[in-house]
Order: sequence, then structure tokens, then C-alpha cells
Amino acid sequence: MDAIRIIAGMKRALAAAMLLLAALACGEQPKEKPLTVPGEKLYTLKGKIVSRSATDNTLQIDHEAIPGFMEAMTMDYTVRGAKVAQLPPDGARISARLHATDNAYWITDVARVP
Ligand SMILES: [Cu+2]
Repeated sequence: MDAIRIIAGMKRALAAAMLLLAALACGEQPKEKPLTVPGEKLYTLKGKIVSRSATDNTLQIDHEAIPGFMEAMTMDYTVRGAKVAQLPPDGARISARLHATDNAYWITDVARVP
């Protein structure tokens, strides 16, 4: 009789623990990609915002040459650490930090320049 009660109590405790775990897992925010990673190369990007995609959080930027990395062109850059909707408007001249690894590149610190 007592043993059955103890087992029932343990089952309830286990069920409660699993519910708590599930609640924690569901409440967790999707992991943001890091702003910087070890071994990345850093460049200064200067250019003009052409357009943006809030869905992908990208800016299309008409950028100047980036010595040692890229010639002048218009292309999309993923932004990390900010929502593109909150960045300077299309047409604004900006500078940003360009981070590059062997298989990814992104920008941070997008700021309007005169
Ligand atoms: Cu480019």
C-alpha cells in the first residue's frame, strides 16, 4: 500500500518535472546568431542603402570598394544585432562593420554618415 503511494507520488513528480522542462523549452527564444565570431575578418563598409528586407533582415547596399575584400558593387548584406526596420531610411549613406569568415559574412553597427 505504502509502496504504491510512493510510486504514484514519484510518477506525479516526474510528470511535473517534464511539464516544467517542456515549458522552458517552448519559452526559449530562437537563438540569435553571434555578432562576432573568433577568427573573423573585419572591414569597414561604406555605402548607400538601396532597399531592405525585414523578413530576411537584410540591407541591399550600393557600397564602395572594400580594400582587400571586394570591389564596389550593389549587394545584400545580412544585419546582425539590429532590426533593419529601425535602421536609417533607404537612400541614406551609412557605414557599417563587415564581418567575414570562410563561409559567411554579415554587418553590424550600421550608422548614418553625412
Ligand atoms: Cu559587395
